[in-house]
Amino acid sequence: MTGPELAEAGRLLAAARRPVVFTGAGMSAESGVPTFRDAQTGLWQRYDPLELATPAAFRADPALVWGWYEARRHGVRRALPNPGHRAVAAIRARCPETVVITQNVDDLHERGGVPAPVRLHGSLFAPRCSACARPAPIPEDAAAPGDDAPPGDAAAPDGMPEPHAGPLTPPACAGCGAPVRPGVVWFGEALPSAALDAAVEAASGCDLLLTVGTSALVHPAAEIPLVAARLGAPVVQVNPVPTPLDAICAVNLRGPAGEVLPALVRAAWPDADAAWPDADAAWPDADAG
Ligand code: BJW
Ligand code: ZN
Repeated sequence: MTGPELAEAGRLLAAARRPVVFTGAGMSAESGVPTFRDAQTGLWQRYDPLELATPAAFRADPALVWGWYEARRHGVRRALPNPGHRAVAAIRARCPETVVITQNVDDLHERGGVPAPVRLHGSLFAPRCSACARPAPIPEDAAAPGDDAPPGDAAAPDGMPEPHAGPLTPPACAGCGAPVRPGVVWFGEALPSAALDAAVEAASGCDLLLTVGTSALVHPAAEIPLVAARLGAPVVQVNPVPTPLDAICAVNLRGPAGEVLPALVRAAWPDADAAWPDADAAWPDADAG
């Protein structure tokens, strides 16, 4: 990322009235949440996320897939929003018509000050019945090893339970008894139509699309920046590495979201330095919306 690129992106952001911020897993990387294509850890190294995130995997081995999502949900519970999430909230505070569209299934935008992002791929925190779709409660986080949970799933020193480390039988639906599944969108499944419609509408009407931390490999989400570009909106990308979106971007800011986004906010609104200095506490209140 060079000074002129940041200045140009800052000019585009400062001029925007209806920006869209479109985020992927890289947005949460600096919070310690692995990206989708990152190497997995522990037991999960043996499995390919592209294969686990499918209805077929859940049908074949519900405990394996449920255990993977429980481990990831625990990981997210322990993570905190990073300065990139705070910067997105700061953009929204400056431009109330900002629409934040995320592919992420964590809740770090909400905890970082964006109360209702458009969620294209669901949430780790909205399990539902795999047969009748009845919403199911989020499992307790208290350490409660099940019959197939590994030993040692006890509370960590910081008071949070250790991440679950292996297969775990999913709970049964209170209505019909079928296994509960994660409330996320797997490969081969349709995206929630209301969210997809809202995303396409926002991208169609935006005057800037800021794409952050996505490989842009997964469709139809990857088409959202293309919709904006096709209708003439400038696209600014934040990613440490090139992606298929490079060619349509007005500016490519190479770097991590947690550093680039606060710098972009300052470039757009130099007085933001006074309003939102580096100290987390001085950024817009995460609960204020
Ligand atoms: C940083 C950073 C830092 C690192 N700062 N950046 C058209 C063409 C080809 C294929 C298809 C197509 N249309 C549909 C398909 C098939 C399929 C698909 O796209 N497959 C591809 C693999 C080719 N799509 C689907 O199946 C979709 N459904 C569908 O099309 O249904 C049709 C249908 C219609 C009607 C009825 C029935 C069916 C569904 C896709 C669902 C995707 N779900 C997942 C899993 C969610 C749950 C979970 O997390 O387990 O969503 S897959 C995974 O990919 C997850 C993510 O949201 C999504 C996108 O990944 P993302 O966010 O881009 O992450 P990464 O890891 O790929 O990239 C991270 C990036 O961050 C990298 O670029 C890094 O450089 C960067 N980075 N650190 C900034 N600090
Ligand atoms: Zn049910």
